[in-house]
Formats: sequence, C-alpha cells, structure tokens
Amino acid sequence: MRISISSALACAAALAMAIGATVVAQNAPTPPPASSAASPSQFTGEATPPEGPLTLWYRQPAADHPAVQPVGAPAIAAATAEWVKALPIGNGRLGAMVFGGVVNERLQLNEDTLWAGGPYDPVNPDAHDALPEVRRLLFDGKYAEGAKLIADKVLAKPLRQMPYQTMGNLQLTFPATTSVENYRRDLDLDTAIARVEYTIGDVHYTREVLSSPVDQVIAIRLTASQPGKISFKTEMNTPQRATVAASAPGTLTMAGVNGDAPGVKGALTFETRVRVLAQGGKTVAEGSAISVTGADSATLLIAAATSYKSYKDITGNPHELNAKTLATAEKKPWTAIRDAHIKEHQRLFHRVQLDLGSTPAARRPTDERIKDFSGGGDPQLATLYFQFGRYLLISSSRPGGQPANLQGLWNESMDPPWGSKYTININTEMNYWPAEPTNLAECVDPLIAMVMDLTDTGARTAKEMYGARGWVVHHNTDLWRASAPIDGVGSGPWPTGGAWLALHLWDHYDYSGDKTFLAKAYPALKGASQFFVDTLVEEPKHHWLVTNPSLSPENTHPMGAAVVPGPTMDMQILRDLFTDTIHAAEILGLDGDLRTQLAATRARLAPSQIGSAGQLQEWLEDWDMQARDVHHRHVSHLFGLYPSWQINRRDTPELTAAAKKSLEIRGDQATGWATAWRINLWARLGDGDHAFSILNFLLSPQRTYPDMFDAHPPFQIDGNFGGASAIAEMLVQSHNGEIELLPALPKAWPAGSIAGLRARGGFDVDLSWKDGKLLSSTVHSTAGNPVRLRYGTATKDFPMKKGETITWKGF
Ligand code: FUC
Repeated sequence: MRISISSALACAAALAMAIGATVVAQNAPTPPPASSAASPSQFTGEATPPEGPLTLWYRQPAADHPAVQPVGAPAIAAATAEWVKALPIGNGRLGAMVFGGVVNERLQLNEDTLWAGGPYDPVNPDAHDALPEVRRLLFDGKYAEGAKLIADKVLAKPLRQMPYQTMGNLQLTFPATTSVENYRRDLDLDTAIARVEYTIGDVHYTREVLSSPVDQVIAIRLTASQPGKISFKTEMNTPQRATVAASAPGTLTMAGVNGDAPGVKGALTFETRVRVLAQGGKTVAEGSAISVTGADSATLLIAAATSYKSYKDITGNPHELNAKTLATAEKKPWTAIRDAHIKEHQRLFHRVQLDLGSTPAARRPTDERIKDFSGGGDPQLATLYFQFGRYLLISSSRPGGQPANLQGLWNESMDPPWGSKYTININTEMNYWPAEPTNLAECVDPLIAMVMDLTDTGARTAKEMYGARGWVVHHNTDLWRASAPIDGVGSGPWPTGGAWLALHLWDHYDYSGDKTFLAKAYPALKGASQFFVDTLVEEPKHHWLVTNPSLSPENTHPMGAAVVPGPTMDMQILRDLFTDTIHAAEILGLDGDLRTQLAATRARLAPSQIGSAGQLQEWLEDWDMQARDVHHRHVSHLFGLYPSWQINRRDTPELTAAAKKSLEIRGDQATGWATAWRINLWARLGDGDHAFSILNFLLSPQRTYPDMFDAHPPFQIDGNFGGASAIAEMLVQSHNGEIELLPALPKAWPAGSIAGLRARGGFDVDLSWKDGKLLSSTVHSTAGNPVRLRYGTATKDFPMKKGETITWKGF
C-alpha cells in the first residue's frame, strides 16, 4: 500500500485528535538544536571513576567535551563530531545516542525499520539482453567499453538504494544553572545502562537510560538526593515529516511518514510515543511539551514503531503497537523494568570473560585512555574494546529485528554516509565476524532472516537479469531487500554478495552442529550455488570457469576500469560456497547429483595465483603492482586467508606466503574496517606482534572516537566488530576439526585469560596464559565431534562425547 505524504500527515493529525491531543507542531526538516545551548559554564570537582571495569566514562557532556576530529583523515562535520561523543544504547530494534547534557539532554532516537522509501524492485529491464555483449567485451579485454555498456544498460533503476533514517530527538530541558560539581557520564557495558550524575548546590542528580529488549521501550529514570527537586520539560523534534502533540496528563506523540528517496516515495508511517510518569510534583501537557515541576523522581517510557511488517508488507499499525507496549510497561515499577533489562542483557553479555591484564590507566576517563593507548601500559583498553564490540552487537542485532547496518542501529541523519545500508562486499559480513566465536549466535538471527528474504528478491533478479536459477545479490541491499547492481560501474556489478552472506548460514551450523537449522538453511545455500552453476562462463585462455561481469570490490585495475571476468575473491567465495553446499547436502542426505555437479564445477574455478612480486594476484592477470592504488583499502583477494580458511599456514604454505606479501604491499593503515580486516589477517598469519601494532592504530584517536565508535570518517560500525573479532582471532582459531590455542599472542599481553569463546565443531573454549605461554585450556563439547587441539607445534586428539569437558596444558 502506498500512502501519500499529505494523506499520511492528515492521518497522523487525525490520530492525534483521536487520542485527545492538539496538533501543535509540524516539524521542518532542519537539524536538531545543538545540545550545548545553555550549558553550565563551570564544571568543578572530580567525579570518582565508576566501579565496573567494563565502563566507558567521561568528565563532560558530549557537547562540552573537547572537539574531536580523526587525525590524518578528512574533517567530519561539527554535528557529527559531537554525536560521536554521545553514548549508544539499543535493544536490537530501538536505539538512542545519549548526550548527557546538564541543562539540555538529548536522546537521538532510531527504530530499525525507519528507512526511506517503500517496497520496490530496481532490476533494469535492459540488463538481460545486454549481458552477453558485456561478457564478450570483457573477455576481449575491452574493459572501458564493457564498463560503459554496464553503466548504460545493466545498473539498477533507481541507481541508489534507500537510506536508513533517524527517527528524531527527545529533548529534556532542566532548570538553567551556571555551575555543576562532580559531573560524570558513563556507559556500563555490564548492565547496558547509560548514566549521568552530578551535583548542583547540595542536591545530587542521577539519570539512567536503557533500551529494554524485554519491555521494548527506551526508559529514562531521573532521581535526586532530595525530594521535590526534579523539574524538566520534555519535547521531541525530527527532520522527518511529522507532527508532535502533547496530551494530558503526560503523553507526547510524534507521528509521521518516512522520507522519499530518488525514484521511491516514502510509504511507511511511524509513531514515537513518550509517557512521562512523575512521582510527586506537577505534570502539565502544554503545547507540544510535557512539563514536570517539583517531582521526587520521574520515569519516561519511549515506545516507537513503524508500519513495516516485512519487505513486502507495510500494513502495520505503529499507534496500536505503541499503545500496547506502553500499557504493559507503565504498569511495572522502574526497578522491575531495570532488573529484567539487565538480566536479559547479561544472559548474552556474560558468556565471555576476557582478561588481558589491568593497570592504573584503567581508572582514567575513556577518551584520555584512547589518546594514550599506543604508548602501551593499558591492556585493559583492548579488553574494553573487545567487550564494547560484543555490547554493540547485542544492542543492534537481536532476534526479530533488522541486522546491524553500516552504523549498527545509530544514525542521526536523513541521508547518512552510504545510506547506512547493508554493504555486502565486506561491511555487513564484518559486522557478524565476532558473532559466532564470541558466543553471540542469537545475534546472527536477523542476518539469517535477511538472507532468507534475499533468496526471494534475489531469485527475481537472477531470473530477470541473468535468466538463471537460484538467487543473487550484488554489493548492497537495504530494508526492502533490493538485489540489483547499484551505485556505479566501479562497485555495483559484483554478483557475489549473496554468496558471501550465505556462508554465514554454514558458519551458524558449523559452530552449533544444529542439523534442524541446517535443513532450514540448505535451500538458501543450494540456491546461491545454482545461480553460479547457471552463470559461470569459460574464460578463453585457460578454460577456467569464472564470473563475468564482476570486479574485485571497488579496486580499479591498471586497464582503467574495475570490471573484469573472474576476480580472485569471487573464485575463493565460490570455492567455499560449493564446499559448504556439498557438505550440507551430504549431512542432510540430499541432492546427490547436485553434489557431483558442484564438485566438478569447483574443480574448474580459476585458482588463486601467485604473481611476479610474489604476491597473491587480485585478478586473473598479474596486474597488482600496476594498479592505481597499491595500498587500496579492500583486501578482497585475501578473503581466502580470512575469513575463509582455504589459504592457511599448514595446508597451503606458498599461497599463505603470497597472501603475506600482498598484505605487506597493501600496508597496515587504512580506513576503520579495512584496518580491522588487516588485524584479522595478521592473526591468521600467526603474527601477534604485527596484529597488535595495527590494533594500536585502530584504537588510537585516528580510528576511534571518544565514545569508542570506529572512525571510517565519519563513522561506520564495522571496524568495531572487525576489531573485536581480531582480538578473539589472536587468542583462538578453529577450523577443520582443529582448535589452535594462542595462535597470535602478542608480547604486549604476557598474561591473561579468556573464557566462553566458541569454536567450530561445537565447543566452548576457556584458556589462560602466563609469561606468554599457555597455562591451561578447557574445552567443552556441545555437539559430540572429535577435536584436535594445537598449541605451537604440539597437537593432541580428543574423541569427544557431547557434554564432555577436557583440559590440556599444551604438551
Ligand atoms: C565499501 C567501502 C567503503 C565504505 C562503503 C560503505 O564501499 O569501500 O569504504 O565502507 O563500503
């Protein structure tokens, strides 16, 4: 169903009338006021550091904090420079950035289905007939001509996908004050609660903010050390087309429609509703605000929803959903909401404990620690970074919600960088790299659900564009599961995004041994493989089977284009895809003929080749050293080394040496996610010190903002997830029935322990080390597979039963 903007606004107004409110404001699409306005001029005293070691904390509100700019990178906008000092909370679906102002508190709000546009299908109807000629041109080496034909006939219409958008802001205004004492704001990763506390005169104020996965609300609790001291005004604003209305005694409703994007009109409705529940004092709904004066304490509950039900069904009723959510939540006392939230968060968060050692530096404010991390002496900051990555995944990707996008869940813009979408030529996959090894398998559910949707929209694209069976997705997708090639000829015509995503289904099985899940996932693996059985073509020189057209993500080769037949990365992804599909079919006892066919096709894929500089070739031709940017951020051809295992130190030493050479040529420093990928790769090479030296760069102000968000200037969350994955990868690696203990331990972490990691084959792994040597490991089997443990050159085989636990000291 398509709704016009005017009729949607009329609906929103009618809705506001129906609940007894007056429509008083229709927000203009302007940015929210800076939260620094009317800040106290003096911050005195020194707040004590928080007790818990897994806490990010600061001595100033985000707006008063010294300005940040990532060093050695393009400048970011002033609003963004403030936003990356605010602290993220989320329940997988509802997110907020908490700024921690004393006079003006701002919560920038997100709901994970509030994207622009509506259901659409961008396949270019001319693509099918143009593709044979494109293939011929690329096989003939006429790359520029091939690129032009793709641009003219193959790329999607519209050319861009839909962006993820902000819902707006909740603003709380407290009485003006000139001076505060002992200010502190923090984010406790252990409880998933953001806190602000300070003293004005003889009154101590505390604010707690959480996003509950249990009650599906963002909840704010305001308390003071003396009765009658809580006074504030609550308002909302948004750059969306929306109305805000207050109704007595304490409800604020913002209702509207999502944004249009080129070629697709906004078709969703959304509503954000706030209940202000004050204890004592007076609550008044006036204009478009709720004011509370002289209360003892107050709780604010924020519910938000859109009409999105699925990528093809937008008939939800956000008003009814919010009313139901709030009716349940407001019956609960604050402590019940808080306790249930903490319990559910800790169910996931507590599964992994990491200790890399701690020094007095761990008591300092987080922003100061980031400035000094590369000086050494603060190993606990790496622990905090690791657990922050896990916290972000728990907060942005929970069953039933959308997968973590380029900014996870947090975005203040209507038009964020790269649309804050799902870029699947590295970024979305990287978001999920830490999920299985760091024991957050449930967090992968939204990704799996998205892949299932894509088997549907991607089947349409496979048929209409390529006349092929199965399903295909190119380098991006969005809320509407668009799957055609977008953006431009240097990035869009890459057909292997869906195949890479499908590998995550196999991984989900590999870490759990859950055959019921595998049976559900198998059709997606099979469909991904079938698409390539139908579309791979024989290249004329060696008669290898290759993708065509394709590209090595976003890298321009020396022939002046990016498009080519058979880039190395495609071949590596397909080798894994066919292997996993065959394996799954064997386990499930299905599709004997397909297994034989996939094995034969796999044998004819172009191999990974070693070039004249000793490097792993990125393309079929030995072009690497002539490429326009030999330090390019993508290291796509090293997919085989990480995340894949097809190139590894033991089975393929020559290719591993070539991958190392490529990595050396590319260099250590890149943008956020690309830096994180390099750390994972060096961990796979078994070089902990090199991995650690790059971690120093990732965890410096050059790539980490004060709130620990990753700088891909401005911000992209994949570097956080890739960094967390890399730390796990330095401590434990698992593949092919083998678990390697401390494969890349740096000298900087001589003693430590980790508990609760997961390994392939269905194992929980704990281990500790001292003086750089393994002390002991404990491995618990949850699937009953045998395992080989490896430490250095020592190995030992254990024929494990399900439920069995063994310990091994590495000799
Ligand atoms: C890929 C990367 C960019 C950016 C974008 C979202 O295109 O090459 O650096 O991360 O995704």
